Amino acid sequence: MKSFSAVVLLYIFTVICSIKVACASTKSTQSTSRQNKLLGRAALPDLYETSVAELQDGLDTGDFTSVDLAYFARIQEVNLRGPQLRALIETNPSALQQAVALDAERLVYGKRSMLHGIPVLVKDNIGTIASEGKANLSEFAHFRGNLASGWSGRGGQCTNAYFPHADPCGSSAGSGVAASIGLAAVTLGTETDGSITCPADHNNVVGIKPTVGLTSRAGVIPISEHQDTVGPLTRSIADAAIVLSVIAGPDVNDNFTLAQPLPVPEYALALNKTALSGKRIGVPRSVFLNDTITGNDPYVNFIFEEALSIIRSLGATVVDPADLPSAEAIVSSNNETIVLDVQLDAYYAALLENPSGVRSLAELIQFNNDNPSLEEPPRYTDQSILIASEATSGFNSTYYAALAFDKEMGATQGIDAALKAYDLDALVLPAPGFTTVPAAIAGYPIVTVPLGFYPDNVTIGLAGPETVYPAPGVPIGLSFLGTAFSEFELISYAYAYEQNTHTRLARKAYPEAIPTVQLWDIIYGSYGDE
Ligand SMILES: *[C@@H]1O[C@H](CO)[C@@H](O)[C@H](O)[C@H]1NC(C)=O
Ligand SMILES: *[C@@H]1O[C@H](CO)[C@@H](O)[C@H](O)[C@H]1NC(C)=O
Ligand SMILES: *[C@@H]1O[C@H](CO)[C@@H](O)[C@H](O)[C@H]1NC(C)=O
Ligand SMILES: *[C@@H]1O[C@H](CO)[C@@H](O)[C@H](O)[C@H]1NC(C)=O
Ligand SMILES: *[C@@H]1O[C@H](CO)[C@@H](O)[C@H](O)[C@H]1NC(C)=O
Ligand SMILES: *[C@@H]1O[C@H](CO)[C@@H](O)[C@H](O)[C@H]1NC(C)=O
Ligand SMILES: CC(=O)N[C@H]1CO[C@H](CO)[C@@H](O)[C@@H]1O
Repeated sequence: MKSFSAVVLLYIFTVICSIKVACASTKSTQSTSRQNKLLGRAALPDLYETSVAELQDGLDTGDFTSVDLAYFARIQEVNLRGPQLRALIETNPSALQQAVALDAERLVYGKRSMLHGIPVLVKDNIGTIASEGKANLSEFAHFRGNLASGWSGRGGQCTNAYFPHADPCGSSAGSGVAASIGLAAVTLGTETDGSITCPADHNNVVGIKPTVGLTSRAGVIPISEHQDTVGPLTRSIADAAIVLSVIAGPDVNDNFTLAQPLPVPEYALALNKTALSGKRIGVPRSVFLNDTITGNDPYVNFIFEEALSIIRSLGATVVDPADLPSAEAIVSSNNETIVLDVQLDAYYAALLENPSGVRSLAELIQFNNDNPSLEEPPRYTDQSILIASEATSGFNSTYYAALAFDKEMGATQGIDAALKAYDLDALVLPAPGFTTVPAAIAGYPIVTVPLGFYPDNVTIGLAGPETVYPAPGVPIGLSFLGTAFSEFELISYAYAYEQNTHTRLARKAYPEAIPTVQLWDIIYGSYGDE
């Protein structure tokens, strides 16, 4: 199970700065911005931490424009100097044009939504179409065999901004790292098993892994149609709620989304600081808090116990233990591996445009074999998962039996059983370990929020050939789990926890990893030289 998780997490990232939308001249906003020079540096939002709401305020009042918000200077600064974070693979060449158009549209019509003109970074396994209609497809992600978390042939080894060479976790590694130091306003990742919550955990950001079928996977490289889901990685619950409200909803191109309850909730309405008051929160202690099984550093459980005290102090009843009847079976089962990777040929066939030259799973395997300098990093062993899935015809009775078994273990005898037996509103666990597995195989949601940081005297461990974990100052997350489509409630509990702890800013990334370029520099030229 462990090595399997590592493999899926591996399934890499990237990020394309895709600023949405349309049109004309930016002169009037620019001059408004310039008049506001008197605002001074201090009055402008700090791009390390700024929120979407704060950015929208500045955009609405004309203090700055979406063009000014192009994070390219910060991205370039981090790429050129200091540590090799490798969070981004490419930026969208039409982003500035789109920003100009969006600024003009805002002047005339106001904003379309809370994401109007807000730069978004998108994981590399999410296909994009440029606004001109030119199809641009992100590189195929890597989930082939035992590779290090955060590594891709295309992007190299992504690293954490909290300790040099620390594991960023994955597979949405670049999204997590970029969000953590303000290389974009908000980011998107995908999760099959742990790929949003783990990078949220390791990078001190919020991650929402939505219920499978809440957000469309159309254009996302498929691992499992029953487990894959797209969700936000952001610096706050409020930002994640804004993004989720925009990306949730039915999409005819992904029929799993047609079964969701409607209307889509306005997740920003879940931002309630007292939401934990009177709620019953369960702790599935067996297996998930057993270090012998999870392999977690003991500090994880230590800090988790503090979180439980905080949750109690916020008026919740902590039901402890509230075990999953299926806990032991979940960690010993191999069934999750059976439901992966069987849709890749269909994915290739459905691409609108494919500049890569690779047209099928078989050609992908061949490409990897033919390009060892690109695709076989240190300690590379094999691409066994791809080869195994190439060997199968896919949807046979073994597959359907595994799927049914997973649903039973994850949902019926897992999360739903515990919620029902103990009359709970949600479950809570530290993010590291096997926390993601029951929700992965059930297709259920997880909301992860900053919990703490490994202490300076933690024993540094090896993660990949080029990465370490744990390490001093590397973040740890707290995960709230619930039943299908309980995002609204989970967001409210995570928000109450976040707002009563403010853990994120208790420790910042290491200085060399923090970009220094700020809005002031972008608006008034290089480093305020105007
Ligand atoms: C989605 O469509 C596929 C192919 O048409 C079908 O096999 C599957 O049952 C549908 N799934 C849902 C959830 O409707
Ligand atoms: C916030 O949550 C508490 C506890 O559930 C509830 O009593 C209160 O009505 C909520 N406030 C709002 C504005 O929804
Ligand atoms: C933790 O797991 C180990 C290995 O399965 C087991 O021997 C031990 O009893 C468990 N500890 C607790 C407290 O359940
Ligand atoms: C699924 O897991 C169960 C329990 O671990 C096991 O008995 C069964 O053989 C697994 N199915 C497959 C197809 O491996
Ligand atoms: C289904 O495909 C898998 C992978 O090739 C294979 O191991 C399994 O035996 C097949 N099951 C049946 C019932 O043919
Ligand atoms: C780290 O320091 C804390 C506080 O001084 C101490 O309780 C803990 O045992 C130390 N841990 C290690 C691994 O040395
Ligand atoms: C915006 C973007 O990512 N463009 C790239 C899309 O892919 C083509 C072909 O690989 C590249 O040339 C573009 O730079």
